[in-house]
Amino acid sequence: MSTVISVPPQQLLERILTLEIVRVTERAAVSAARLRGHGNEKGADQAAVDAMRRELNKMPIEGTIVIGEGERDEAPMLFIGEKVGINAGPKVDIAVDPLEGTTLCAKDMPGSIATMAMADGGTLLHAPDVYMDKIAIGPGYPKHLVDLDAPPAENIARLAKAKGVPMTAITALVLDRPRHAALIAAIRATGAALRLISDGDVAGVIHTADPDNTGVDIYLGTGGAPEGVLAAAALRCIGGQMYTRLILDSHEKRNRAESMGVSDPNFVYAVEDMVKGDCLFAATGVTDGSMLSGVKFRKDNVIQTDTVVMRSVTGTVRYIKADHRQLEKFHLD
Ligand code: VTB
Repeated sequence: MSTVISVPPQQLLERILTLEIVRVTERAAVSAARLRGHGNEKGADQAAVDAMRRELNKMPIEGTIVIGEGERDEAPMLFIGEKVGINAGPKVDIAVDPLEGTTLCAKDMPGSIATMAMADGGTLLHAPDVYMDKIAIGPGYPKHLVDLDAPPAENIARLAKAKGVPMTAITALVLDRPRHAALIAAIRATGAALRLISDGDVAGVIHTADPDNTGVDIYLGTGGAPEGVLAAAALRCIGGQMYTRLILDSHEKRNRAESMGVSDPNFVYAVEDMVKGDCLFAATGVTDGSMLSGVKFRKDNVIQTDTVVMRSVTGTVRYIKADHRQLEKFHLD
């Protein structure tokens, strides 16, 4: 006798959307990758934005962009507050970074991705486009093992002890910026290894979730707040801890944050505060990276993409390699 397994309608829809968001990041990645190595950051970004928007508007959702390409006046597309989807279906919050690592793409250097996250309406942190202080470690450690306000040496010592290794066996990942000079010196003084990246801290934070393969144990430093929320969505799916604080160092930024619902400017957000409910996260490689391969333009117009898609309800992580054969014919990008 066969058993009928019923799936709640909301979850069923969410499962379907898992593949839909893959289409979105794939198309954005292909459009950006056509301009890889052209030295044109704005052009590549715009191409990714256009493709992402077009695909989002085919989705059976009532979507609102809560993390996007700036505010309404300064960004022509995918601005914070923009409505996307066919205006039927579940109400969802959407975070996008159509081209994370524009410089990497413009120089055809490793690590640029097209990425987005989706969650129930009202559950993603509405963060303004400001800097954010971040610290992240992988899964399997006690809550609050690391502390955003503790000195780097203390955080690294606690992590090494919990992992059962000397500090020299820890690898920290930091954005290579002058503002991180003191942080870099403090990490090096511990004897830990320091991996510096020029851009791309969404992937940087995600690296901490799989230290056995990436070699990265901890992410530290300040990066973009939008990138922070996207990384939090990924960690919500795959586990790991992240603590963050918005850097609201001017009246204007504090006001903007307040108008977006941030009542305490010094609040330290954990993953669950940035992504309050279940979510989906996807990223497609634009240029080759340690997490994903970049878009490849093969013989006979075959275009290959490499995507990771995650779903928090089940914690499933899928890697989807796709061969696209008809993009030109259907004018799809
Ligand atoms: C990071 C990084 C991005 O911005 O968030 C960074 O992940 C932060 O800003 O790829 P600064 O470049 O000003 O340090 C990017 O480098 C670009 O969006």
